[in-house]
Amino acid sequence: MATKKDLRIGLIGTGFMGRTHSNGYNRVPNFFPDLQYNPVLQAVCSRNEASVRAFADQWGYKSIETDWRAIIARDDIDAVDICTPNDTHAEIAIAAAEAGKMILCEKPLARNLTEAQAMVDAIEKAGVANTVWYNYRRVPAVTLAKQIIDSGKLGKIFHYRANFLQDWTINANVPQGGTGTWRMDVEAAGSGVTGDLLAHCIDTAMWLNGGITDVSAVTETFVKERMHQLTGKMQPVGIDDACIFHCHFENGSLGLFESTRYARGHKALYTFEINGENASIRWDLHDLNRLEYFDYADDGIVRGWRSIHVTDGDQPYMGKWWVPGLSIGYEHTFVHQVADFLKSLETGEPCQPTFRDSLETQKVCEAVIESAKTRSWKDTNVEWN
Ligand code: 4PW
Repeated sequence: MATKKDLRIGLIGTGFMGRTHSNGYNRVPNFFPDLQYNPVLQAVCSRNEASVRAFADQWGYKSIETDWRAIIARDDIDAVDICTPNDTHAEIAIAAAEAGKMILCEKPLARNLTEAQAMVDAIEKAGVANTVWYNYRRVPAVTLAKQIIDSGKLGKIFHYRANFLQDWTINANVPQGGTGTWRMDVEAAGSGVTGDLLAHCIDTAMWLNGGITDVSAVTETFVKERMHQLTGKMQPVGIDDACIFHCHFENGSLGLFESTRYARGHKALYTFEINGENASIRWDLHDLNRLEYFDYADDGIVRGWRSIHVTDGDQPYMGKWWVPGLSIGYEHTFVHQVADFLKSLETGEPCQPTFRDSLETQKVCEAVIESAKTRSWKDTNVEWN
């Protein structure tokens, strides 16, 4: 076999996402042995030296840094992976692009549209490979949904609906800001459930069903003040705790989206359903390998919702894992994204979603927040191909 080329990764951020991505880099060579590129865990960066050292030892990084600028300045790093809070994405990505690094950025791309646009401009000017980690696209059952929809089996689409429900912020003592709870701080996160959870639903929805043209939204902040970890003081909460919006898609269908972190009993319930003239599809993250499919063309006496267990070798990504019938999980979506990014370097095709694709998701998020604020319909100005 031809010698593989190394792709030397510099990971910035060692939280939850730092771990999911690191696991992805580590697993790819075992399960996707035909790829020409081999990810090398060259360096990891976080501000606390002791903890970044421990992270490097645990996941196999060769070296550490405590300032992200050092990662960008290094000649022995090809790709920068941004896993830091949202308020740092733009600065790091723009600097990395200017230094000619490839970039893999955690979602959402940025806190707002202005930052996202600046990131797209920088990356396109630099002409570097890029992707954003909207990982749910790479659940095999979700990828299969895309294949079924693209085959035209659903016919004309009428409805798309999605939910992303959690309950971890109901307690008013959950603080905002700082490590672990930066998602609660509007300065660090940009928005609440809209950018954190609905951004996933919007990314999947536009990938499956095309561009969202206009939105009408309502948001609520149920706990108005929370202690800020950086100041130690009670401060107003600026994020949306819950958001519901409806919308039109370019193809004429209607969309309905709901997200909250106040749905008692739900930890990460992401579901979507799409209804077409001839068939419907639904999916639920809690049973992520199952795709439900209803086809009106089925013989009447057996017509009903089919429950497809997406574990067969012919189904997306599954031929790479164990044997048919055996399930895979959440962490595999990140392995798939690493594999697809490496493949894109071989083929020269972009690894979707790119920064530009994710700018379109950011436009919808921004329109949603604006619509809720102004209590009016907002055009998204999405340009979807
Ligand atoms: O991106 C999202 C996170 O910020 C995730 O997919 C789920 O919700 C898990 O954590 C949060």
